[in-house]
Amino acid sequence: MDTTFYHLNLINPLINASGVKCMQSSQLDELTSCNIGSIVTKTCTPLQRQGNSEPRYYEPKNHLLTINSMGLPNEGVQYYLDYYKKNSASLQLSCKGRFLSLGGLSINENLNMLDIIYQNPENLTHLDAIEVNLSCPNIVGKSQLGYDFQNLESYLRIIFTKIETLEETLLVDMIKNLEPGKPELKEKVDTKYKVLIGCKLPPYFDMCHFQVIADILSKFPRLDYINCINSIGNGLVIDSNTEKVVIKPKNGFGGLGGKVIKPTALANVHQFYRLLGDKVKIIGCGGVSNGDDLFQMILAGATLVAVGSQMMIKGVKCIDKILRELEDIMKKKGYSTLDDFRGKLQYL
Ligand code: RRO
Repeated sequence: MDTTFYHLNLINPLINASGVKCMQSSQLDELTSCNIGSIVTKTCTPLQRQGNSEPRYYEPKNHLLTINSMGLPNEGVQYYLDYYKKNSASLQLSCKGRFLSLGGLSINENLNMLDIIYQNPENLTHLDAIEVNLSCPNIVGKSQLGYDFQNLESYLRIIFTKIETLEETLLVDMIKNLEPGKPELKEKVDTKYKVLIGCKLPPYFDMCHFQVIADILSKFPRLDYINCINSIGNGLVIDSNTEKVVIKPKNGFGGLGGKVIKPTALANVHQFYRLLGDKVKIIGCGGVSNGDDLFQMILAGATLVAVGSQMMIKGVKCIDKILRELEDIMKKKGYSTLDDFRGKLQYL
């Protein structure tokens, strides 16, 4: 199941979906000690947040879907940086990819978190990727950035300019401080402190929209990957017995996940794979609950694959099962590596 994601050599392509089992250190510990290839933190803000009122997550008995309106509860960016620093040894030993998800409620909050990360360069040595969440559907009064076709490009321009400026400053400082007589190569410094940059996208449903977004993303060469999809925003689940909604925030409206969103997730992964090609790698997320789902995500073009609702429902033990099932499928089909079938979806 060995997977390479740029320079990262991972034991397998699986990662948790942000928000699942990754808010508190005890949950992150569970991920760290299971067989998952990479870990992403709960999307965070500069300071700790309580999030929306409860109940804010629901899964029906048939497990066909989940609905959440968590409202970005998190421990604040420093907490997650500290977690990665404190657990650096075990994370490195298990070769886990370490992803940090940022979801500032304004552009300034995102810039502020980037400052916090880069002001202590050591943070970057404990981190493999920074993922900017452009798609939280559950903040009362805020729309999803990924759907703001007018402003997305200028928003990303500000974020990427900030990242490139911080990187440049860091590089200059590091090279200045290199011990004389022990010259480290510029590239070595560059690799040590350079993290991957990704964006978490909402689902798109219109062929024109895929093209519009791909055109915008293509303007940012520093973008390494996209993670698609976030939950399908503003679904409504009703309990006929009680005649009530099942979650409290936003009169019951929330982000849908689970098995029912898999076709939408596959469509987004595959269409962006076609449009962005090799320029941007893809983390596929949405409705993966078994080895066959994982197989399909990779066939559609994903390099890494996130597990969300299934992990909420079954816990981290589902990871081994999903991997075993994929192994069986590959054996039956005579595939020995994931590259044998990645992106090789055929049409009729
Ligand atoms: O915290 C949430 O309500 C949440 C977030 Br930030 C997100 O990106 N996706 C989601 O389904 N819920």
